[in-house]
Amino acid sequence: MGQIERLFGTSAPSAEHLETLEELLIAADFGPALAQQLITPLQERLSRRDLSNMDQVEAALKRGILAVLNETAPPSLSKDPQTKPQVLLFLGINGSGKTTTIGKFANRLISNGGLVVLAGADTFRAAAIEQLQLWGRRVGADVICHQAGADPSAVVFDAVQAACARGASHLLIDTAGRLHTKRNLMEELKKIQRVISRQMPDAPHERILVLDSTSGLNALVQAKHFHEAVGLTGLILTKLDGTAKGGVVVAIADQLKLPITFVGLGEGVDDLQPFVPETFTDALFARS
Ligand SMILES: Nc1nc2c(ncn2[C@@H]2O[C@H](COP(=O)(O)OP(=O)(O)O)[C@@H](O)[C@H]2O)c(=O)[nH]1
Ligand SMILES: [Mg+2]
Repeated sequence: MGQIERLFGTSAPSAEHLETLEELLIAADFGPALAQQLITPLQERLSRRDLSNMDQVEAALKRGILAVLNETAPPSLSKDPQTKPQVLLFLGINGSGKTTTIGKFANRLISNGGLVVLAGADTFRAAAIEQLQLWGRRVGADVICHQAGADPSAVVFDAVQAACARGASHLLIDTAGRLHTKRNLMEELKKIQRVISRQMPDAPHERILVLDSTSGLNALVQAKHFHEAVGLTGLILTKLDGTAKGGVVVAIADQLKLPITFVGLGEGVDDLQPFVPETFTDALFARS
């Protein structure tokens, strides 16, 4: 969106300008429906002669985007949970950034004085388990895991026991994006939820979908699938450092009304930041 000034210069806004803007929004992965929804009020203002310069266009568009982002409930992740441990299920397709995000998330919690246990319920590959163990060592969290190919629900059962026994503040559960067996992934995730809630009736407290923001509007389709299966409580968008197309963030907030809690901005331990709608919107319009 930083191209607005260069594209339109100081000319007065016209219907063509707004059409080009709508195309820019679509190119930035807002999706056609949301792009239209954002542009329509501008067209109405234009026809009322209520838009005289491009700054007004930009300001109105920013307000429209912020309104969508602020419509979702604020994240409920509390630093000092009432019930211990807080059980957080991390979901998402392979490669979306679950394990990395869990590592960074654990680091944030531990820096705030939390006692964190990680569960390796993505048993698809040995390397995935090792990756979680590596993060556990790096940030100082215990990791509960079984061998590759093990039943994810059995890992989760053990992890809940261990987290309770150790007085952990948080249990972060890494799940699979695909399975060994022909069993349906969504059924497996529901089973994991049942196993947890049999041990702790109000858990899992958070069901967080980890989405790769570079996957464009495909991320929206994935989000709908997972939301139907497990009832998501929030989203984390990864790899925002690797895309100029942040519009999918707004499209997802618009369609699913789910809060975006954190964003991933790199592979390092500190590259997980709380999502701030104002900062995000300003970055969208930053002149490059
Ligand atoms: N640039 C960048 N890379 C990321 C980010 N989050 C994860 N990755 C990388 O994406 C790849 C897949 O991440 P991983 O955590 O293994 O995904 P998983 O399969 O969902 O567990 C790895 O190479 C990560 O280092 C991010 O925010 N920015
Ligand atoms: Mg993983």
